[in-house]
Amino acid sequence: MKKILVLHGPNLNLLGTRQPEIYGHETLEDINNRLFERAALEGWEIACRQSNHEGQLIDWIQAARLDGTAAIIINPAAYTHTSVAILDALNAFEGTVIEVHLSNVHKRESFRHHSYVSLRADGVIAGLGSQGYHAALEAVMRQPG
Ligand code: CA2
Repeated sequence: MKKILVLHGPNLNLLGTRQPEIYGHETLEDINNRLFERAALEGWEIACRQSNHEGQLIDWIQAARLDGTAAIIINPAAYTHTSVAILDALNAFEGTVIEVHLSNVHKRESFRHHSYVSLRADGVIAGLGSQGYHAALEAVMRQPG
């Protein structure tokens, strides 16, 4: 079965509990459940994972290189702006990479304007809230091959 990995970075486990004006009211579980249902309808296997630890995210990206994962949809959260290590791990992954941000990072503080992950991402979606994950999923499922 065709596989997609969805990775959520640090603090995204708090979604729906604080700062709803920036990140929305949905919880991470709500988002993951909807992604799972949509992917299953199209016959895709999807794994959604969240970690507050850079090394754990890198381990999951490395595992995806070897288990036939076709695409990674990743919201690296604050690691977007700091992590060369996550960029290096994604550079070693041969499938599609879509970077997603709930908020429009370009409308926020200047330190959020730069993304290391964008140097690798095939597509970048920002500012659409949780819809961004769904747009990424639809794009991945419609890719040829
Ligand atoms: O807009 C996004 O999706 C971000 O990746 C979210 C990160 C932020 O550091 C990036 O610049 C943009 C922060 C995630 C923190 O999530 C929270 C959710 C609810 C309550 C508190 C934090």
